[in-house]
Order: sequence, then structure tokens, then C-alpha cells
Amino acid sequence: AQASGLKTGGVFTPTKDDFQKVYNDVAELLENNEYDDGSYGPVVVRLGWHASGTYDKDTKTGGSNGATMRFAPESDHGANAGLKTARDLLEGIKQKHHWITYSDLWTLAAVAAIQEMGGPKIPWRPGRKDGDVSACTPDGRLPDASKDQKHIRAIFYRMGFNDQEIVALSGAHALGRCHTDRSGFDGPWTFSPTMLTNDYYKLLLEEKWSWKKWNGPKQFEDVSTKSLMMLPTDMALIKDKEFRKHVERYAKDNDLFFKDFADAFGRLLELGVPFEKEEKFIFKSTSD
Ligand code: HIF
Repeated sequence: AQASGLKTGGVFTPTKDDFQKVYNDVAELLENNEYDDGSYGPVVVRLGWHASGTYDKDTKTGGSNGATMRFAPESDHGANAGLKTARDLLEGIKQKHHWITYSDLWTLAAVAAIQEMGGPKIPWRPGRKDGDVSACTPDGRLPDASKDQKHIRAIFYRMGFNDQEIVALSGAHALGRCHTDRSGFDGPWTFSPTMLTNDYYKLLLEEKWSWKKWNGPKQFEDVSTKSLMMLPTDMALIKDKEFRKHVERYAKDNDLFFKDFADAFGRLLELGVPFEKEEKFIFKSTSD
């Protein structure tokens, strides 16, 4: 109702200002002291990534277009456990700005969450259309955290990413935490899970990591505080020589990480989307 887009022949055409209003409303929802580490930001980032990371460049299926995670079976895929929290959070925004598609909303919300958690500006453009249940992707397209570098490459090469981009994306694990009732893993990767920094790379290189002794799935813990975690797939980034080179570059240079992360994450959110327009928007953060 509060939309400022021009009406041409009765069709509402949202402008950049309309999308900025959506951004602002998402930003306002993120902080909540009762949830996890005080922010829904991390789980909203994970929603945007899991909606997009199903893309297969060979069959040109999957990706953020369609927002098919609204439907079973995709909503029930093991990798998507816990993402209902983020989808439900954004439902109120969809009700207010009914003109936006779920697929644009989820990706825009991930951009808002990154920027609001101190990350770089991620240029974003609209144009995704919501699909129906027939476009759900098969289970197994998202990564399995118990695996190694071979698996990581198979999953991300299928989306069209290279080694440097895989490592640049991985810095997002500075954010959020694992939940025993979602993935089975437990704990945060960094001491500031609601701020995007290059701490993930620094901790990987500087801390000593050992297997956590517990009944849960195999994961690593930092020897000095035992309060941080790494997944087997995180550790693979320093075991593999080619990946490690980039971990070292990003650990040394936060600006370089932010630049490469913005490029790779922005591209992730666009995989498989048949955009009609080139123009991208850079949203104002609430701290600007
Ligand atoms: Fe994650 N990721 N991710 N991830 N992820 C989890 C949580 C988050 C992988 C596994 C897990 C990326 C890649 C990979 C975020 C963002 C990104 C969890 C814990 C697991 C197991 C879920 C839970 O229990 O709640 C694997 C195997 C990946 C490939 C190597 C991306 C690069 C890092 C693409 C990415 O952006 C975020 C944010 C979270 C935190 C969610 C939360 O609720 O706090």
C-alpha cells in the first residue's frame, strides 16, 4: 500500500526506492535478543544461500529463481533444516510488500543481513519469478559438512565457481552457528557471530584445532577455549594447498576478502536467473 512505484496501465512497477523500503523493513527485523546470538541475520543469509546453491550449470536447473524451498520435498531436505525460521520471519515482509516475489525477497534479505552485520555492499537486482512445486530440486545438491575438498569442489564447480571464489564465499562462516537440532553440529565459528569479518580465516590458521570428543557428528574445536568449532569441510580449506593459498590471502587482508566476497556472493544469488535488466541496486545500510 505504501509503494511508490509508478503505475503503468494498472501494473505496479517497483522502483529502487520500493526495494530500499523492503531492505529497511528486513533490517529492522534482524536484531532480536531472544534469538541465538541476538540476530536473525545469519539464518537469513543461510536461507539466501540455500535457495541459490541448488543451481546446476549443466542442466540450468535450481538456483534462487522459483523460491521452491517453500514446498516439500525441498523444505524437508536435511540441508534445509531450521530455515523455516527465516522463511517465517520474512513472511510478514511479503504480506506488507505483496508485490515482491519470494525469490527476490529471500535474496534481498540475505544482502540486507550481510550489510547490516558489517559486511560489504552487495549489488542486487530484481527479476526472479516464483515457481511451483514441479521446479523443486532433488535432494543432495547442497554440500555435506562431513566431507572433504573433493566434495566441496564437486558441489561448487557444479554451480560454476572456482577455487578462489569457494574460499571467498566460505568467510560467511564467520557468521552464525551450528545447532544440534538442525544439522547436528554445535557451536559458532568465531567470537563475533553477528559481525562479518575475516576472522574465520584468521582462526582457521592461528588456532590449534582438534577433534571434539562428544556423541555428535565429527567436528573440530579450538584447543585453547573449546568454545569455537570448525566443520570437516571448513578444515579442508587449510588441508588443501590450492584452497589454503586463498585462506592466507583473506586472513591478511579484510578489504580483499570483502571485495571478493561481495562479487562471489552477489553472483551466487543470481545463478540461473533470467534477468531482463542489467541495472543493479546498491542499498543504503541503516548505519550509512
Ligand atoms: Fe554454511 N553451514 N555451509 N555456508 N552457513 C551452516 C550454517 C551456516 C556448510 C554447512 C553448514 C556456506 C557453505 C557451507 C552459513 C552460510 C554459508 C551449518 C549449520 C552447516 C552444517 C546449520 C545449523 O545447524 O543451523 C557447508 C558444508 C558449506 C560448504 C563448504 C556458504 C559459504 C560459507 C556458501 C555460506 O554463505 C551461515 C550464515 C550459517 C549460520 C546459520 C545460523 O543459523 O546461524
